[in-house]
Order: sequence, then C-alpha cells, then structure tokens
Amino acid sequence: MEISALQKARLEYSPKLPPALSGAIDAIAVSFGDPTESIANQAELKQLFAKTYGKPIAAFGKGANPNVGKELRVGVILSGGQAPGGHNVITGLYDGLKKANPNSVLFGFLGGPSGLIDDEAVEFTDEFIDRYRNTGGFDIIGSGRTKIETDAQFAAVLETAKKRKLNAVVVIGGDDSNTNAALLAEYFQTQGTDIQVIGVPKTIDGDLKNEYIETSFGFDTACKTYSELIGNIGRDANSAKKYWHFIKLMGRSASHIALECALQTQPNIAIISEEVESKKKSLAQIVEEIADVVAKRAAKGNNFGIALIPEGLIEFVPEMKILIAELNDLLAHNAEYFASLRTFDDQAEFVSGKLTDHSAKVFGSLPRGIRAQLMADRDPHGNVQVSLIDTEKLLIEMVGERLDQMKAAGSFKGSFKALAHFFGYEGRCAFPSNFDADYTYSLGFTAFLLIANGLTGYLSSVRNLSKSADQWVAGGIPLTMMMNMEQRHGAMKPVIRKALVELDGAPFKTFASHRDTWAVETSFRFPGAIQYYGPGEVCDQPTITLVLEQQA
Ligand code: FBP
Repeated sequence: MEISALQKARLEYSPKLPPALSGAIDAIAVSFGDPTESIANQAELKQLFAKTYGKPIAAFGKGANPNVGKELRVGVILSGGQAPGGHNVITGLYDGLKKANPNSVLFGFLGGPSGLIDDEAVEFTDEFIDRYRNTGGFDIIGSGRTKIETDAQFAAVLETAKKRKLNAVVVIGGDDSNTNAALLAEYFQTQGTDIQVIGVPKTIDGDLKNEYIETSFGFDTACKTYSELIGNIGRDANSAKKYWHFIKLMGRSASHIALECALQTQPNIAIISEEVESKKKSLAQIVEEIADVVAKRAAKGNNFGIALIPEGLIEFVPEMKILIAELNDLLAHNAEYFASLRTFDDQAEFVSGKLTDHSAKVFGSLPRGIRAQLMADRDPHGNVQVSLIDTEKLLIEMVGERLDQMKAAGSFKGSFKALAHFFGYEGRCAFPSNFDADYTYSLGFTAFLLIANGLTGYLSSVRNLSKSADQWVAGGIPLTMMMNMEQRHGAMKPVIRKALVELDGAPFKTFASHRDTWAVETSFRFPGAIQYYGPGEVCDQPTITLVLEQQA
C-alpha cells in the first residue's frame, strides 16, 4: 500500500515514556497505596464486586523487580468509538511484552468485544505492528460497541480466554467499556481463574477522567483537529462577513470538547450543556440568548459569527432530558412491539400515547426529523445516539424564527444567513498529536506492567500530563474506585461515573470570564493544523483544559 510522506515519517517517531518506564524492564518496581472505596454506593458495589472491590492504587517507580520476565499470553480489544492513539496503546503493550520476554504473545481480537465472544483474533508480529506505529484509527483490528452482557456472552469470553491460554485481556475503551472490563475482571475471579483484565482510558469525549485519570486519550488530537477547522471557518467568516456558522461538536454527553475548542478559538457563542442543565434553561431561552448575540453583532454591522453547539446539548435541556429518559424507558420496555411498527406516524402515535402529558407536548412541538431521530435505535449501552440528532439545524431554524419576530418588532435590523456544520468523525482518526502518541504508548506500556505484576481490575494511568513527558508518572487505578450505581435500561446498574464539565472548574471559569467580550467583538483565535515536528511550544502542548485544571 502506498503511504503518505507524513505517515512514513510518523512510523519512525519514537514515543516518549515516563522516566521510570524507560530503563531496564526488571528495574521498574511497583508500590501500593491504601485500600480504596468507590465514589458512591459502597455497600452495593462491595457486594457486586466481592473479589475485586477496594484494591489499592498502584504506582511504578525505579527499583528491582526480577519477576516481570514471565512468558505471557495477552489479548487486546479496541472498544467503542475511534480515538487517535489506539494503535499506540497496542504498540506500547506489545513492546513491553516483548521487551520483558520475546516469547510472550499478543492477540488482537477483531471488531471489539464481539471478537472475544466469537474468538476472532490475529496474532501480532513485529512486521504487522510496525505498519501502525503513531497512526490514527482503529483499523489495526477494528472496534465495536457490543456489550458483554448475558451469562452466555461472559461464558463465551472465558472459553476464548481458556482456549487461547490467555493470562490477561486488555480493554481499550471509554466509561461503558471499562465498566464491562470491571465486570469481566470480577467474573474471571468468581469462575476460579486468574485471568487478569486491565482497562485503558479512551474517548475523544474527554469524560473518562478524575483525580487519577487526568484525561482520556484522543481528546487532545480530536480537539486540535476541530479547533483548526473552526479557526479556518472563523477566518472565512471574518473575510466574507455574511454567514453565521453553527458548528455541532462531538461529545455524546459532556461538553469538554466544545469547551476546549472555545478556549482554543474564541467563538462568539459556545453553549456548555452542563450550564444549561444547572441553570435549567429551556430550548426557548437558549434560542433567545443566541438571537440576542446575533442582534447585538448586527447592530455593529457584523452579520456573521461562530456558534459552537455540543452534540449532547439536547439531553441537558431539562424538558428534553425528561422526554429522553421517558423515551429510553418506554423503548426498553416495549422494544419488540415498537420494532413491529413500520411507519413514523405509527411510532410517533404509540410513543406520544405512553409519554406523560408534559413530555408528549414537548415531543409534539419538535420538527418531524428530530422526533424521528429521538426514537431511533439506542446503542447497546442504552444511550441515545446524539451524533445523529441535528441539534445545530434545529437551533438555526428556531433562531431564524425568533429573529423574524424581532425584525417585525424593530429590535433586529440585520440579516441572518446561517450554515450548519458537524465536526465529529473527522477528528477521531487523525494522526495522534505528539501528546497523544506519547500518552497512548505510555498507557499501553503501563498496561503491560500491571499485567506483569499480577494485577486485575485496574485502569492504566499516566499522570502529571501538563508537564513534559520526562515528568510523567505511571501506575494503575482500581476500576471499582470510579464506580457508582445508575439507572440504565430501566434498572440500577454499576457503572463508571462520567466526568462532566465542572462549572466551578478553571476551564469553564476562564471561558465564562471572556465570553461576553467574544460574543460582540470578533476575537477569533487561529490554532492552525496539528504540528508534529518543530519547537516544543508548537508541537508538544497539551490541551488548554489540562493546563488550566492542573494549574488550579
Ligand atoms: P466512545 O465514548 O465510545 O469513545 O465514543 C465517543 C463518540 O465519538 C461520541 O462522541 C459520539 O457521540 C459517538 O462516539 C458516536 O458513535 P458512533 O461511532 O457509534 O456513531
């Protein structure tokens, strides 16, 4: 296959490791903290995870560790949405395994968790893996969203692991996939096996983070890719001065991506879903606020601008949140009957009849296309597929109607021509930035160390990330530590808690302190394309979010 000049150069790039991990493999010692507790629902979780609950945090440092050279057989899966750097997790894991014992074997299970259930895998070799170093995408083995859920699926995974004589399984995934990893770790133990399970924090959404997991991989590259494009559009808008651009940004639930892109590009409007929820803003209020900014800019002769809309917004508007929760429950409980309804009208009628009066009214007020999108299939974890809902178009339509009314009343004298964009999939498979290339390689190498030290039910962790890689620190965080009980598919389930944007956190406060100026002035910032080579301040910078969080 012909490869680009950049791909060729990236194959040669040597990712940086935390200092404790870069020496001889038998000179990396592990140390442990105190037993841990889950973030909530301790009693229930202790019961559900009788074998794996409450383990101590693990940290790697320099020191003798003669036992890491065992021959190991490990399986790895990529789970959920693509995120730049997934290939480097695998290369870091592979290099760790081979460095410790050249006879160790790494299997890549194909197409996500279903590869483990169906036992479909490839065995990695140097030649195979070398073709994917520092590249974006998950195409090395593919990914999928199957959830390991039923007794039969758990049993099938165990059978696969036994058949392949696996010592460990590594799950590269987001909050839902790592919840699955925690359940699998517990299951293997209750079945009397010592097969280990290690998770790696992945998702461009940036919502798998806490005190110990500073960011999920892929967030850095995805935000930089979107910010480049937003900056380019900002410059185009300021050149032609005739369009408003409504840009929906990926991020299923949390608005971390929208917030980071706002800090990078300084748009006129950026909606943060978590603020909408906390201030209980209705859709009508959001529309009013946007129309107000459009009118203020028009009054200064600026009939153009940029508005960033987080993909998950719709689920945070109180009346929509209640509607979606009701829809989730009723679709989960009437799945078979609903699937038998063939037309939109039949489906809408059935749903409206089952909703509470208030939600039925909200549902009825939405355009047909949005109603259809809200009734579409949930993902296997029960989530609405918000990337398929055209929130940016809904807002353009509603803002346009409001501005017409304002024009009639004399409070808007400009013009409003708006274009809709969705930046999502184009950010998920870019060549990982140097930050993500280094971070993911380190996470993969750390996953190997957690396995080599006999641990299970842990998430690979690399910290101190706002500093240069020579100050990074590697370790492992017990998965049960991040869990609580939440309502899913109409029942309480143990899950890793999603990290939403904190309104009292430094990134949001920094944005909030500037947004009124950015709304009316044209203050666009142009981040430009990701740079892979050059001075550190151009090509090795972490996200503004990470820097602000760690300064606080
Ligand atoms: P993960 O949480 O699995 O990393 O996926 C994140 C994401 O990219 C969301 O931002 C988006 O809503 C969703 O995946 C899209 O899913 P799909 O790839 O199935 O269309």
